[in-house]
Amino acid sequence: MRTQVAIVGAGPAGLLLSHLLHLQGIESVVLERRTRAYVESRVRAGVLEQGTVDLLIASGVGERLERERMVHHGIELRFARQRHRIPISDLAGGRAITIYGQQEVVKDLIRARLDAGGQILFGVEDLTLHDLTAAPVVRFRHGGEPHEVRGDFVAGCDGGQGVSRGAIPTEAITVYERRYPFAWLGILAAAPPSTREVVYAHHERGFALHSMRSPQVSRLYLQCAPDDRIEHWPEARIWEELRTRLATDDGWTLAEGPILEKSITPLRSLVTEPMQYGTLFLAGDAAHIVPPTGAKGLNLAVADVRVLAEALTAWYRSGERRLLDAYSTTCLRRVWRAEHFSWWMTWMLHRQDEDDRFLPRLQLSQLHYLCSSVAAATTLAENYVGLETV
Ligand code: RFL
Ligand code: PHB
Repeated sequence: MRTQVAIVGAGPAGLLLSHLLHLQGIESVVLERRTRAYVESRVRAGVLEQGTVDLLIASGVGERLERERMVHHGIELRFARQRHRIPISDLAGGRAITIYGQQEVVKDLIRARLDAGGQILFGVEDLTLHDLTAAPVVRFRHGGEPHEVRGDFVAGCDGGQGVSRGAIPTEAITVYERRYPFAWLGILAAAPPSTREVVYAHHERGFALHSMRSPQVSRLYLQCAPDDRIEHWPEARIWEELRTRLATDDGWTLAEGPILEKSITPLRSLVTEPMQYGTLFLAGDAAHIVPPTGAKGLNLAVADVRVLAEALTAWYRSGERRLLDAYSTTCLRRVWRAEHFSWWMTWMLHRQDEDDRFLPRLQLSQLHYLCSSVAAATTLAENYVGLETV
């Protein structure tokens, strides 16, 4: 098979890149390890920045998003049993955040690609990349048979566990990484959200987060140990822990309901520099990972492929390499800002060493400062809603 851009991975990065290239008349093939049903039901992110929403709408895939989304103008910080609202939109030039599940974005993009005759191969196995500094070839198995795709470029959009990053010789890249001594247990519950806006809670037993997907479905998270197992968390224990960590002095109560999905995710920070090698361009989680505390991962993936689509368009239009050569440098400024913000939110809200009595005092001081200083709250707000000028 021959195409212009071979895209590895049908997550938000790969699918949106394929869609944006199609709008510019550039052909691509998307190669995905999982089934369509699997990628459409994988529960992940929920917070979209204004810039992400604007791009989805402008590129013609925002119709259901505009109908079903929930627009939020603030977030809540909860600590020492008190609630504090940060008015994000007031502090960040009127821009807002949108709640719309990542798998809904994925469904909308898959539909748009297939309706336009786009090629997505689901269920590919044993994918490998070759000849990346010349004419790249992607080899894989599909339906038990060996196949190959030849293209001008390869976009590595295969997430944190993909093969693209590893296809770059180790001497050609530097990987910056940080692991955290905790993980998140996430649940989706058939319960109306008990809050109008997303709640980030600091508690002596550990972090908790209350988010939502719709007026009937809540999304909640608990900090847990990185080696914790989901079998150790029966429903009753999850609700008990959420009630404890989210409790306030003003009589707030948590609505409960059947748990539809639960899983544990370790927290990690990682950046690959540069994000390109020869004809291979990494985008999204394949290039960088942030802990979910800042709600940045999906938004970074979207920002990367916007830059990559523009650079590839310039190359196909006029043979101009400047934007392609600058791809990594352009993306990394935003990436490191998001890395810092996500690390900082994580540091401020999670319990670390049980014996460390100093850190919780620093965290509470930082939280009080955010809730009493417009300058401090503005820093949080503009990072949370997404910086346009990094
Ligand atoms: P994805 O979504 O992981 O997609 C990669 C795709 O590549 C496929 N793949 C392969 N295909 C072929 N061959 C191989 N060898 C392959 N290896 C992998 C995979 O099956 C998959 O379909 O990466 P992408 O597109 O870069 O998108 C990144 C986002 O998924 C991720 O950053 C976010 O989910 C992170 N994140 C959040 N981001 C936000 O912006 N806002 C949030 O509120 C938010 N909350 C979260 C999150 C991530 C979480 N978890 C589970 C890590 C909450 C959680 C709990
Ligand atoms: C979510 O709704 O899944 C969510 C919200 C905020 C975060 C992370 C995840 O920081």
